[in-house]
Parts: sequence; structure tokens; C-alpha cells
Amino acid sequence: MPTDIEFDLLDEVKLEHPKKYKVFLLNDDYTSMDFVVDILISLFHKSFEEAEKIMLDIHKKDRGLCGIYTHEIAETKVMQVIKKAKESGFPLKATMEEE
Ligand code: TYC
Repeated sequence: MPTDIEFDLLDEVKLEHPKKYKVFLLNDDYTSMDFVVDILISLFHKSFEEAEKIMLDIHKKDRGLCGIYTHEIAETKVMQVIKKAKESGFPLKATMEEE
């Protein structure tokens, strides 16, 4: 059982290192490549060149890393992707997982 001081130290470490979450876009057969590039630029702040590279990576490998965020921001990104995609009639999906 950790001592009080050890508990304090553990709390401090937790405060300094909040868990981070990876956000991925998933491949599908219907979402247009241009739309995915737009999402990567507008929501994930990628340059056009980076966005094209990530999009093609997803197209070939089924999913691609778009960014690493705190839990709340990652959750918001996933929701924003799904909302924008739905509004545009695409089935694009995003997921998050602990780093
Ligand atoms: N596979 C899609 C197509 O051929 C393009 C695509 C890329 C879709 C990445 C989703 O996350 C994605 N139109």
C-alpha cells in the first residue's frame, strides 16, 4: 500500500500527464476523397499536402491517425466529423482510443 506521500506524488503525476487519446478516421467506399481532405484541413488543421497523404493512407490501410488530444477534445473531434459527414451525406466515421 503506498504511503500518503506516495499517493500525493501519484496524484501530481496524474495532474501533469492527463491521458491522451488518438483520433482516427476510418475508410469506407462512399465518402469522397475531397471531403476527407477538407475534414483533415478544417477540423484537424493539416496542410493540404499532409491531408492528402493521410487520406490516401486511410484509403489504403483502413484507418489513419489524425491527431492526439485530451479526452474532451478528442470526443469533440469525433462528433464534429460525424456531424459534418452526415450533413454532406457521407458515412465517414471517426474513432478515438487511449494513447
Ligand atoms: N475510400 C474512399 C474512396 O475511394 C476515400 C476515403 C478515404 C474515405 C479516407 C474515407 O477516411 C476515408 N472514395
